Amino acid sequence: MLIKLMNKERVFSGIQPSGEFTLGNYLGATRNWVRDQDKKINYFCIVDLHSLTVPQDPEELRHQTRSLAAMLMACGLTPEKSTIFIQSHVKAHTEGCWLLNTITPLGWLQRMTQFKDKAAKQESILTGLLDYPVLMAGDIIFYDADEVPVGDDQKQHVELARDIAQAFNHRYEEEFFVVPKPVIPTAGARVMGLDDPTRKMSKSYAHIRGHAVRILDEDKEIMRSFKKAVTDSDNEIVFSDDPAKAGVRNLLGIYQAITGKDNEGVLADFADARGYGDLKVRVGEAVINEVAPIRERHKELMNDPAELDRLLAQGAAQAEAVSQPKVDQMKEIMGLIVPK
Ligand code: AQP
Repeated sequence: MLIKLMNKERVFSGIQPSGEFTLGNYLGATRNWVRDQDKKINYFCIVDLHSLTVPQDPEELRHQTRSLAAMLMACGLTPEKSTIFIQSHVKAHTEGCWLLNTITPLGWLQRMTQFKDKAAKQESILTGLLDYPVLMAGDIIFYDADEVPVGDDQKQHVELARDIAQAFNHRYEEEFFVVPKPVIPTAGARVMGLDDPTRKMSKSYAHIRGHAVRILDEDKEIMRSFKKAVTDSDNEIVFSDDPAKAGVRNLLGIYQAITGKDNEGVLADFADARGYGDLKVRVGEAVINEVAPIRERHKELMNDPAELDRLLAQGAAQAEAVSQPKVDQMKEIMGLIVPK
């Protein structure tokens, strides 16, 4: 049993409580975490410290953090199979981040696409926004994670985590950190906004009506968003790389991620569709069937906040038992005195 456990890959992934959980988060990340939960040693983290890199309302952030924890469990992650915890409850993450800052060149951070995008939208750029990929690198490598299952948008940050792990190994001790690799799903890796299929569906824009499918939306609201989804005027249901058909490609991609069918299977399901109206309704129905039970479970979990907090405290203790010794070892290696 122990040998089998040791052969399992270790997985770490995180999600920010920066807005309401969307269909993009579900198809690009969480659903895949749930699917592979039995095969791996799992650490899933609500990265609340990351969400502070853009302004947040404190009360709203506290609510979103609990709600997101309940959402991960409602999607099917269970504390018996996965360590589920809140990042700020485990101090090794911030302590270790400082140590990693001392070996990370500034240029690596300035190159990050997400930094450039988010910084362009702000008048005053906060240091945390620039530094957040270092915190994320620590999140991953302090758990010796082999794999980081993420949506396509996070690939560059995982590659940076690899570079930072290698920089430490090279400078201080070969093979001290496991060098993690990103695992990107084949379908659902980048779900686009329904109101603008050239822009990624995002939690931060989930309050804009028609942009995102929020998993907690009522069926009627989800269907309304699909019916208003931006498409094109030629009424042809095909997988195409033509930028003009990005909306149709997005709808087919969502359907594909949910059904697990290949391109032919997906198109066969729409062979008798009478135009985009039918396409939108059928994709909407498939999504509603998938997410309605999650919404119900989420409601039940949110009705017992004391139990939710108990499970999160248990997750934090398990996470700390792994990451704090790793950070203490780093401190030793780097020449700091670690109190015994
Ligand atoms: N549209 C998406 N399609 C596929 N995967 C997605 N993910 C996010 N959006 C999509 C994946 O969800 C996981 C958690 O994301 P995050 O909380 O780290 O933040 P993010 O990647 O920046 O996602 P959001 O929803 O757009 O949040 P905000 O608006 O706060 O920036 C990741 O694995 C991500 O790839």
